[in-house]
Amino acid sequence: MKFSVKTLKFFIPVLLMAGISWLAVDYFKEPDYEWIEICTAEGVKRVKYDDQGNLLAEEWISQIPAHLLLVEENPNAVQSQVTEAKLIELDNVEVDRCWVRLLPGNLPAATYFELKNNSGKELVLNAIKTRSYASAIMHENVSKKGMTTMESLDEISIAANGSLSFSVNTYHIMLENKQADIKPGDFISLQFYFQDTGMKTVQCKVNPPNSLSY
Ligand SMILES: [Cu+2]
Repeated sequence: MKFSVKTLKFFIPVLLMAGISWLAVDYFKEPDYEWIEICTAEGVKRVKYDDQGNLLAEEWISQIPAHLLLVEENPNAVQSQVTEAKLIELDNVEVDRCWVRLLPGNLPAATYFELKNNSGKELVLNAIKTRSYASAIMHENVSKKGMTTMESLDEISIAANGSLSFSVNTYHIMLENKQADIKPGDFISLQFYFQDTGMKTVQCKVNPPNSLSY
């Protein structure tokens, strides 16, 4: 086929129109938001939020509250461990990329971070405190019969010169009962307590509900 001026005059507008409509469809279509697993007081849910924090979809994954899964419930345990801990700031512990997924209303927030134990001794993380929330509890994602549930942890060890990642698929700190007005972009202060060793104060970045990483 020969490209005469006539065929060019026909094809150029057709191609232009096709290009413009393709761009228009792409511009107006609903963005595809990711499913996020969240931990609530009643169990684990899968949710979708938009950039403004509006809930688009939700479904239960498991309706087993993590606090009921505590093998040995002792409300005084954490408190006594904290007061007995030596309150020195540890400089051989690093907590990096700490972030909080803030959820709307009274939903608990989850905290994730990378912890590095640069000391030659095993460390046991056994409490977390913050002025921004009334309670902070360590949770582990556990898969049972193909279903994700959350289990509360009293303590977790970090090997000498080892590291531990609290990430979306492993562990998180569940923060409940907000004590202050917190919004995405803020930083909140968390204190990590290590058994018989000391503590680490960390500034954690507050991210919106649909965030998946730092
Ligand atoms: Cu949880």
